[in-house]
Amino acid sequence: MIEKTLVLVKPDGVNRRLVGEVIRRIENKGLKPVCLRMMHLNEKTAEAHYSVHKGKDFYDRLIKFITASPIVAMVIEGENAIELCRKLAGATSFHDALPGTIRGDYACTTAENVVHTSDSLESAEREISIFFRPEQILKY
Ligand code: FUP
Repeated sequence: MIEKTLVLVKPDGVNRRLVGEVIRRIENKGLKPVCLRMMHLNEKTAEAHYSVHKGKDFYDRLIKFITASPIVAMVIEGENAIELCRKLAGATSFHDALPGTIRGDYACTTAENVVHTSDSLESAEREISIFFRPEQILKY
């Protein structure tokens, strides 16, 4: 099924000049960006994006981290895009993220792990709508 998913290059990825590397890996896998924007997230948007984690011990640190400096947000489209982007990103825990994945190759901690990618169809639809309006998403 052709799917759309939200991918974020987080502040650590942007600051470490990994934006091109993330997009290269996504494009090499046959997926394509259909919307792309650099932005500095405000707290309100960050809290909406990470609402499922509210109350967890890492939540405050997560919001502080993701709002600290600019990110790149993009909608990625393609066959099986949600699962493929999760595979490209690698495991959440940096101990488990395998070499060859973005996190496995670049993350130094679990808290600062370079990318976000939606984990299900429901999450993808919810998250894309937080970052973009439907008319901003291109068809080609
Ligand atoms: P993921 O879907 O892989 O991005 O992971 P989660 O949605 O479970 O977590 C969101 C972010 O919270 C992670 F990218 C990093 C951070 N996090 C921690 O800092 N500590 C944890 O124990 C779990 C997640």
